[in-house]
Amino acid sequence: HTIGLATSDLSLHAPSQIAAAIKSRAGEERFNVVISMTEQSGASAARAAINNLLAQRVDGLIVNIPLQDEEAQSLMTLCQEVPLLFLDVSPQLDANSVIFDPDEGARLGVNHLLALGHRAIALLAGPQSSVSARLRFEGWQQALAQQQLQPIAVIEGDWSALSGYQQVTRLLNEGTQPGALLVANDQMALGALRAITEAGLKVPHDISVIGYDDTADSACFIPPLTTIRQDFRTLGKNSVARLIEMIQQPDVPMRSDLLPVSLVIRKTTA
Ligand code: IPT
Repeated sequence: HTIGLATSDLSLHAPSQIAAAIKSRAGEERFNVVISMTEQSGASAARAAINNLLAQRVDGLIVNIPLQDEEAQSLMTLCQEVPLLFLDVSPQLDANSVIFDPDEGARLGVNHLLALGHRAIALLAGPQSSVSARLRFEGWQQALAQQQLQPIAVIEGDWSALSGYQQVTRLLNEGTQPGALLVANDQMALGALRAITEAGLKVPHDISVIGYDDTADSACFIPPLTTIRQDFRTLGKNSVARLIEMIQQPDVPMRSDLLPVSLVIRKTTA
């Protein structure tokens, strides 16, 4: 039996760790995994990746590519014979999915900073073409609005460390110095740490930084990164179990599973 994994860019840490978790879990269940990767987001890139996997006669598909509701729906129509499980769509979408709770992640980050007394908070969002980047961004704004707060600045990167470095360098050069920075993933937080240090400022003394993902390297950043943990091994385990269930019992009802996330406090927030 073979599982197809259509994935976004594996040079990014989160998708590569998710792919590794799926691969090792599927192996334990004696399922083979074939991978098709796309460097673009959106339905047409996803459709090409999926067609490539269908041509290899996979028994089911896990799709870890950010998709809007209509895009995911059109793929579901395309692939009626083979079960399809999404990992990067809105939890509201009526589809088979396993998704980390974006609202909980956003709320945990904001509340941690508020509890430390921060009020001057800036946001470094992920690319707004990505559903999960948008949901995290909206979640932050909602959690801040509940305390009658607004971010003092909003900047956007493309998930890479370099984009975090460039955006935060620009922000500091323009003279905006937040007390704390919420970052939509750990790679951009890594770049943010470099930018803050190069500006002669100290983390967390001058600026607190909180990441998102808890990828394997984040505990080794300087300083070790406070972040929102998405447990990729659990995602691998649950998504493989779900897909096998969908393959073996074709009439199992459609459902969206929400996985919890957690706050990991290390040394970048004070
Ligand atoms: C999401 C990561 O949190 C982010 O860092 C980035 O790597 C992105 O994937 C790439 O698409 S995790 C995803 C399952 C929402």
